[in-house]
Amino acid sequence: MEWWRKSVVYQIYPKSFNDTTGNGVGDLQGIIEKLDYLKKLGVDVLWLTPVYASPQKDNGYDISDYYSIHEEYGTMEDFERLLAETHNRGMKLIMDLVVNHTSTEHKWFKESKKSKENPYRDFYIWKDPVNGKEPSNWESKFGGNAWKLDEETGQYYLHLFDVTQADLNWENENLRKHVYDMMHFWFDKGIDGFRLDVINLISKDQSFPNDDGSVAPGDGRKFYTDGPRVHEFLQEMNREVLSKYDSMTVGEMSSTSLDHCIKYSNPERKELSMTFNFHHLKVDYPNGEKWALADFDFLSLKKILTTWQVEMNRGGGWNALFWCNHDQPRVVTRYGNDAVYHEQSAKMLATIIHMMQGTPYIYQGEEFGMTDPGFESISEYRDVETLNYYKIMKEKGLEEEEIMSIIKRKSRDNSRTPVQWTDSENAGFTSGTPWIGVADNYKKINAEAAVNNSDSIFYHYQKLIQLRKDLDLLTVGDYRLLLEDDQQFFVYERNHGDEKLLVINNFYGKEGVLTLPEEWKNRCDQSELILSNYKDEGKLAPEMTLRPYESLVYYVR
Ligand code: TEU
Repeated sequence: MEWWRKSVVYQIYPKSFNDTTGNGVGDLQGIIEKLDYLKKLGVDVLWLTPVYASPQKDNGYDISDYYSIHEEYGTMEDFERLLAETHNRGMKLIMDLVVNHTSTEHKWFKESKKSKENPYRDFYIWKDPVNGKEPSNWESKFGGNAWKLDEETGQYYLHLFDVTQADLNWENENLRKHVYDMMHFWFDKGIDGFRLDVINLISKDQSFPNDDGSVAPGDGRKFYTDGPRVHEFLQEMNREVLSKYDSMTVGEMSSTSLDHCIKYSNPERKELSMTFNFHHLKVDYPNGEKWALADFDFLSLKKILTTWQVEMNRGGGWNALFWCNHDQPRVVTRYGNDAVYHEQSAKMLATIIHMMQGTPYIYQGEEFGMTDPGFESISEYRDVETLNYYKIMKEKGLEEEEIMSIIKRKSRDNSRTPVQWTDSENAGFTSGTPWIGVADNYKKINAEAAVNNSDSIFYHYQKLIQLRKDLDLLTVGDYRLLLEDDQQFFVYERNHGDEKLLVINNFYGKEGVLTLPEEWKNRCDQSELILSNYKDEGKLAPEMTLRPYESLVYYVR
């Protein structure tokens, strides 16, 4: 079995992780100083979001040189030391591969922009105006039209993200070779794989048709998501690079489908190891709209997570399991309760994800329950997507108060505040002024307090990670949702041979009576409680009163 099927991955967003120079920005030395903490947690793989040279318009997802380290983070020597120290502790390290686009500061783009005849012109997607306007009505994911006019050459270039992030032209074989050469450079340094940024956007319908809005969402996504040659390109990447190393790859699949994710991650197709999809993180998007408020839809959440568990297993695919990352609000605030039932709800949410089939991901600070910061003023926000949508909502005429209530819940900055290490100034993240504010609950919620409390969220994650090492059932067992229509409880079982797990979760902050399904009523005596989020542990019984956010895992052989 491939090593990454039993691994737990920890995502590090370097800018907010740990600053050792006092410039208010995290750095590679800061990560080295926390490796023993991560080893104690028990994670197997570190995923480093981009640390390459970058103007930082999108915090490193706008790369200006794939072959050097962003100066605020350190040097190539610092990176090599981080990699060696990670390996010395028996952990692996994967990097972020951002090859759907580069920064417009990248030398390739600077050359490409010079003239239509430049050898690098075709590394990017340049199109003539249509009827004197943008070549199509496609929209940028960060708001506005996805085409930018270059006055000098009279052509538009495509940018599915910020205007400073120009899309690469994957139809160009020479560009693809430059990407593969770069990947070899990092593999030859000894890294263990890549997380591939929006990799399902690299193949575009070459007619660049207008989107008539007949198929939601009407922003052109259907012409650049899971495009016509995407699997061909990934199979070529696998042949040319990935197959030559004992590597792990995880594709970030924006707005993708189940069928494509089975294709991306079924090993027989030789594309990627696994995929992130985001459907479970859109059940609080009213009509699929991110920048609007709605309560989450619990039954949809259960149904989506279950469908992806069952169908990916059936199709031979492999899920990356996660609630949090650097683009999403913190789950304990979003789906849990970061006030009265902070610890119980954080532990319950962790249990739901970690007892499923797939490779679990923990985002920095999630392991001790970091929350959204609740910033009230737009001056506290830094994220390019947030600042763009602030302007868009202003132009739409929304009141400041309504705009800020939406941003407070939806902004990517919710997960980008400095990691709260201690209760000292700036939560021990920096001796300088942090690039973004620290959440004001750091005196109570911090890693040091968590490590010093045997009942903390930290030790619940440590147990979940250890269970994945101890129980093959978690990796190879099947998944079955129970009490499908229950509006309060998320209950599922895992089965492998004569072993079973019963995972019971009260998803809400109110008591409720759980009646076990018939087939479990006669197993109560043989069931052993192996994990819970309350101290006084309850035996499995045909009828149980569950406390707010109570989460229980029973093992039966
Ligand atoms: O994110 C892809 C993406 O679509 C994000 O914009 C995210 O899904 C969305 O903001 C959720 O509302 C990747 C990176 O994770 C993100 O940080 C980058 O900004 C983006 O690609 C461009 O590289």
